[in-house]
Amino acid sequence: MQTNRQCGFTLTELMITVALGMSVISSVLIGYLATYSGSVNTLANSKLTQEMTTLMNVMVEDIRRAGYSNNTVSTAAANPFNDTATTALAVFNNMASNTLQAGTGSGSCILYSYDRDQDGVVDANELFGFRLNAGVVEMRTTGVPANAPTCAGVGQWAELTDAGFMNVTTLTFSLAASECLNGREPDTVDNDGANGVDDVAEVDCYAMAPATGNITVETRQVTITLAAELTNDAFVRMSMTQNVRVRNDMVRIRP
Ligand SMILES: [Ca+2]
Ligand SMILES: [Ca+2]
Ligand SMILES: [Ca+2]
Repeated sequence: MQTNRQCGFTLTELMITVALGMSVISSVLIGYLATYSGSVNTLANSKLTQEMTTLMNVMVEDIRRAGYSNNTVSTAAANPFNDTATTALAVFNNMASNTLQAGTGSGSCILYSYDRDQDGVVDANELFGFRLNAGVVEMRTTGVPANAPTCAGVGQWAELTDAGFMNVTTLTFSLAASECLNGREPDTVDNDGANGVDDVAEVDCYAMAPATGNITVETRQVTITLAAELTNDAFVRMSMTQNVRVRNDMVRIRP
């Protein structure tokens, strides 16, 4: 009697082979997906970094020019681009309440002007500024030179960032590092009446209000803080800070 034997796999062997195959395929797939999502994350991060760096550079380079006038004026106090009532660099808390901050204050809106066309005259399109408006950074494009500066209103501001791409969560302009020196000091007079001597604290005109006729010099330093996240993935976020020393100091005779 001859037995008819068949060669091949038993059902159990087949099932083990299929299971092993599946596990190899799935581990390869998991590895691929991890690499893929890692690359997508890296790409999103670098796009956000690039956008924010560009925006920061635009703000830093422009704010640095604040107060520049092409005309030679008889005194620094006569510079039309440094007029505290209309054109000088100023920080407001935000566009909604639009409140002017003190010389060392901070807020999410900054206004300034400079002589872009170099004719010595303050033109409507030389009134600049940046503000945060509902997650979007805007730049002031025009204004009325004779009017008091304002961070409110629409129509004179253009969007610099795309709400579909990123949501700007923080934009702060801080003047905390600015300094004000009163040219009157030292004058051998105890102006603050605090300690009976003419001390160095009286030189700081942010700390002690200057008197009529005093000439003060302000060096303005703006610390810009910017934070943003991707609109479609809030886990991708970053923040950066940069300092700007405004080149033109504010010199004025106090009223
Ligand atoms: Ca001009
Ligand atoms: Ca004094
Ligand atoms: Ca004193």
